[in-house]
Amino acid sequence: MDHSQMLQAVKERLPENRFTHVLGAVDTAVELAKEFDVSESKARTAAILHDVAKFSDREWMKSIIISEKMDPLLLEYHSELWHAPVGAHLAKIEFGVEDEDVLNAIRYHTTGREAMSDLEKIVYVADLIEPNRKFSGVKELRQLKEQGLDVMMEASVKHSIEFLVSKNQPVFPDSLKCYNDFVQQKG
Ligand code: DGI
Ligand code: FE
Ligand code: FE
Ligand code: FE
Repeated sequence: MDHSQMLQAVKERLPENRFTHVLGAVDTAVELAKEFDVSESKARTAAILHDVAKFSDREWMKSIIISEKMDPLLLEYHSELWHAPVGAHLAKIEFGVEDEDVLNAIRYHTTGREAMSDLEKIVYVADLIEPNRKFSGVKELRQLKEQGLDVMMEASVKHSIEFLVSKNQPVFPDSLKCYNDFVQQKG
């Protein structure tokens, strides 16, 4: 399946505003891929598909997490997290994506994780800073592009964790491991 066919299929699965977010994430991911020497084509594929499961049925996602033997801890956290690993599963079985780096970029786009690849970082960051995102602080995150991908990723995961803490929400362990990974590398 080529990129335009993927985009069309994703459009049919998502409401208009969510599809607009996907288009923004694709543009930003491709821009970051060019800047940081990552495959533009992989960044495009991952960004197109990153939210493909965003509106999937919650009980169906739960059944996939169990049957595909995904991290069982996911079921103890907010169901908002489930669309990322389930999206990677759909990318593989419905869209024929075989590249493990692309699948991981989709799988970890919500939480991040330890030892992320550059492609994973690009999709995580692009999801957060694409032009349709309006939260306070987003402009500053965009400006970090000059300082490199790791600086952008570290600031992005810190922002996400701070947001969750401010809402009194639990933080999934992969997000904390991601944060620790960046902070400890500095030591
Ligand atoms: O799918 P998007 O809205 O584009 O963005 P996303 O996949 O990055 O995040 C989806 C939601 O998941 C967002 O409202 C914040 C929430 N989230 C992200 N990380 C965690 C989390 N929720 C909890 N409870 N714990 C997390 O670690
Ligand atoms: Fe998402
Ligand atoms: Fe995100
Ligand atoms: Fe997204």
